[in-house]
Amino acid sequence: MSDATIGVLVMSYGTPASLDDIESYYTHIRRGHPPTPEMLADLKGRYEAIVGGVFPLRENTDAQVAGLQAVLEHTAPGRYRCYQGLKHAQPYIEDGVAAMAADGIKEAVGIVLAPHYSSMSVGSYIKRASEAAAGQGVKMRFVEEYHLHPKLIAALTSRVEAGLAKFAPETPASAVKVLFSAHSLPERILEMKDPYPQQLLASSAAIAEGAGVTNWQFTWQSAGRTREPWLGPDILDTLQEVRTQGTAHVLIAPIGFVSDHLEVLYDIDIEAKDVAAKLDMQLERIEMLNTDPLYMETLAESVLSAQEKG
Ligand code: FEC
Repeated sequence: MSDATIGVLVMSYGTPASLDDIESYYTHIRRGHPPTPEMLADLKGRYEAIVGGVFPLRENTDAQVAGLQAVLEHTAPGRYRCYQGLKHAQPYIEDGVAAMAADGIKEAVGIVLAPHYSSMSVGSYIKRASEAAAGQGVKMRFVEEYHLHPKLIAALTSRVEAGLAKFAPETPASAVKVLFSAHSLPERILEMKDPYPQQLLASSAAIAEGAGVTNWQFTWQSAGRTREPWLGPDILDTLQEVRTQGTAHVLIAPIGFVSDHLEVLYDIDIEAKDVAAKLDMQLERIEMLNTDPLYMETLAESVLSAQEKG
């Protein structure tokens, strides 16, 4: 590795390493407050329900980091080296920064595996990475968002088109309601003029336009189990509402997420599907991006442009 090697800190949410690790993971998410036994049992149950208790997010994040490294290597051989930094599991964001510093990296770009900016999501990853980088003497720049990157929109548009093709030929595409969704956040982000809701609407509109979809709406999912109000409507209520309005076919596009993990494999594929079945609706979901080449190129181009901006 040369002195000119630029580090790329690829940040993602993180997932437990094993079923035994769920408690400490959940405690970390709750900023050091251990969950009650009921909350813990509930979360364990959700992990157990997704393909027998495996943690797909770990594998998917590993594959995305490797995919990004491959595109960067192809574009600028030997210039970039990717490191992983997770929000709630090892290697933590601080571990990733320390690994870069230990390898002699002096300059780095940080990017989060989440396309939309909120001070409570991407902003909090960046804050932790910046603080760690300052402590380690690494100069860092960040990609704050890439929610309208043309390649990201193209990848999601083709997934919506493929999703619509899952409905029987006698169901016209116009009869399928496309529900774009993302992780809810506490309502107080609205007072902070957080760009998250607008960015999600902008991505949804761009994808809908690309796929020629006019029958769509945006809805929130996976709200936290805390007392304060979270952004709504929640997807489970939206399903009820659209059913009342006469919709019997929905395609869910969880565009706030980029890989298969608990919030998709449980919250949509089990919980929302169960509600849809009770309402006698057909619910389909778009494929997640995982290592889609267009997504890998979106990440690489965003890293390169952050680095070029200097
Ligand atoms: O597959 C996995 O193991 C992890 C899936 C997972 C992803 C994810 C993404 C986001 N979250 C965001 C915000 C919050 C806020 C709280 C919160 C809580 C949880 C809990 C689990 C969990 N989140 Fe998560 N999130 C994932 C998993 N998340 C498990 C705890 C139990 C529960 O509420 O279900 C509330 C924290 C608190 O209690 O104070 C806020 C946001 C994203 C999307 C952006 C990103 O990936 O960073 C925003 C994946």
